Amino acid sequence: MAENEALRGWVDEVRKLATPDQVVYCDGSPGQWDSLVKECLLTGELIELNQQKMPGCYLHRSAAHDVARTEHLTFVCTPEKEAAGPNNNWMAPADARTKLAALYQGAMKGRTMYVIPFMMGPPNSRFSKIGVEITDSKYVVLNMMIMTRAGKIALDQLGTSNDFTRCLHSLGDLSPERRFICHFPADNAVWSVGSGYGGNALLGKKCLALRLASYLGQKEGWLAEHMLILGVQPPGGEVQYITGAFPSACGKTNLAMLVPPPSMPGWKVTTIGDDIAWLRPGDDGRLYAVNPEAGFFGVVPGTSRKTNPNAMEMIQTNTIYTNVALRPDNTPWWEGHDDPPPAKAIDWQGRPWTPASTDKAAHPNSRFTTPAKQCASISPEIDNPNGVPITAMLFGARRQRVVPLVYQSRSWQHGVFLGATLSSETTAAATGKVGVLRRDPMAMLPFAGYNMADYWAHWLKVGKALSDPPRIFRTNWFRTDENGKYLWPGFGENLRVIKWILERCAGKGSAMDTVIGETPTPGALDLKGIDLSGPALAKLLLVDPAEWAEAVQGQEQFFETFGLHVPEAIHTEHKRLAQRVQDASASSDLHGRDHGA
Ligand code: GTP
Ligand code: SPV
Ligand code: MN
Repeated sequence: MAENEALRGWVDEVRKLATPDQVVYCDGSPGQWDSLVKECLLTGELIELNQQKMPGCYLHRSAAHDVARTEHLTFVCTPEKEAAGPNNNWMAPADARTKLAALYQGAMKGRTMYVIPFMMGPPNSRFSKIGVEITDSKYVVLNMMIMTRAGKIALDQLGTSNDFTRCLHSLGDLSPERRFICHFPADNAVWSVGSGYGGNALLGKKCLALRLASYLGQKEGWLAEHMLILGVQPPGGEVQYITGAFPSACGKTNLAMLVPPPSMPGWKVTTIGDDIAWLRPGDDGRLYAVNPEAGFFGVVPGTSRKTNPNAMEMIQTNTIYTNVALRPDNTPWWEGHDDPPPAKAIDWQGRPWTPASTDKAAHPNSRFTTPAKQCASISPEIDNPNGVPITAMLFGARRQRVVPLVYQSRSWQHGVFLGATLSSETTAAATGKVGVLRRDPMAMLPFAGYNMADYWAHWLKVGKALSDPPRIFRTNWFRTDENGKYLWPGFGENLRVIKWILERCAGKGSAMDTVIGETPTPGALDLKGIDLSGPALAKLLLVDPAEWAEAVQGQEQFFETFGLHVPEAIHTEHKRLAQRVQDASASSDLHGRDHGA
């Protein structure tokens, strides 16, 4: 039971509104974990997986219409609509409170209300924040215990302070008709109802650590980003830290846990975070990052010993699987697993499945929840209260065409422009059509807690506070050939691109100037040990001014939606790009267009 008066008062208020049968405080202890698991096995919220083969592993099946973030039901409730920006859905705070209070009223009758104090970030760190989530979902409690530093540790850090994020969650009736995820930046609060799924329900993650934190960061001079953090140590060299912002299901977890290919001996990669980074300028003029989370909530399909051996090993124990398929021996299976499709299985909805079935066995957005400490590549720096200094930042996306494998920005300002113009083909991580190209600036479109154009201005301002800013690069592992086949092998081989990036950061590595930035010269990438044809490499690195002329127009229309909020520096970079593209088109008209691919 909490000594903190502000917390007790709030818990009491919610108890009166939601009328649960009982209130249980989460202390984060192994004993509490075990008893919650036992209860979930009784209620069916968890299904026990084969404990001989996979000790501590369980399967959860969510409601069939509650399998991904629902962006259209997510709101930022600032007093003024303009502050939320065209990138967010907005509701007036008072309206949101009234609407949701009605849904919380009596919502926990017959259920237990859990109070989960949690810490985002390492202990005793100026980066870290305390939140408390109230929920009526045991699955949420278990996930929060993995994903955050939950229980006593957080309560101790909070002490008697009133400075904590109030995160209120109820499953409600799980109907999308009565589902809302509302953020109140001015009150440091999140109210979520009607969904039990990941980003909608584990309120420390996208709601606190990105939407509210980005808002706070703007006020306090730091950044909250949808970024992985990894350490890379070249043979005989120092560890360098890199962050990468890729949209949901575009490769952050995979890059964070990269295993160097055998043909690159001596390289070492360590993992700090796979989804969120909090970044602050340090006294030495560099940018420092921490991972606010303590676990991984990763995409399951496509995970295998070939693609992500570290993750595959890590998810053999103490893992909650959500919406994967079940084999007769009670082990999980999914599309992209190392094992071939089983002759028969139970699909993610609990229905019989065979390889002849037209539906997928696992949901495309099925997930694993696993403690970070279980990852073989985890870095000891994950608990460093000062964070790690960042050498390079990547903006990556899923683009079949137009965007080359990698290119470097010319400056911080140009790098911010590359982030601001990021676009990607949509994935199953959010509800809606998959594979549609959409703008997703800094991979933060669904997560920026305020006007996206003001957020670009904030990025520019943070850059001014750095005497040695990270160098900014854009990457694209997903360019395809005429047959829709990926041109780049990806996964562990992405280290070849990282190698070039680190060389560039050290003032070495050879690059050529193109209209969009600096791409590797054909010989600059270390391709020893992979089978990549000359034409394929040329296609991967191709920058076609004609295609970019189209992109420039699209960018202009996009910026217009933000009106006067768009910083002048962004307009400047856009004009520069437009001019370069125009000049290149004029000269290629003169010489006859021949791009050789
Ligand atoms: P969120 O957790 O939704 O934020 O996703 P994420 O950015 O961490 O993406 P993740 O690493 O889980 O990858 C998503 C999907 O992309 C998986 O199916 C991966 O197998 C696939 N993927 C990741 N990296 C690569 C790559 O380099 N090449 C190819 N072709 N696919 C990749
Ligand atoms: C994402 O969608 O970017 C995720 C999963 O990392 S969720 O927690 O649902 O946001
Ligand atoms: Mn994510």
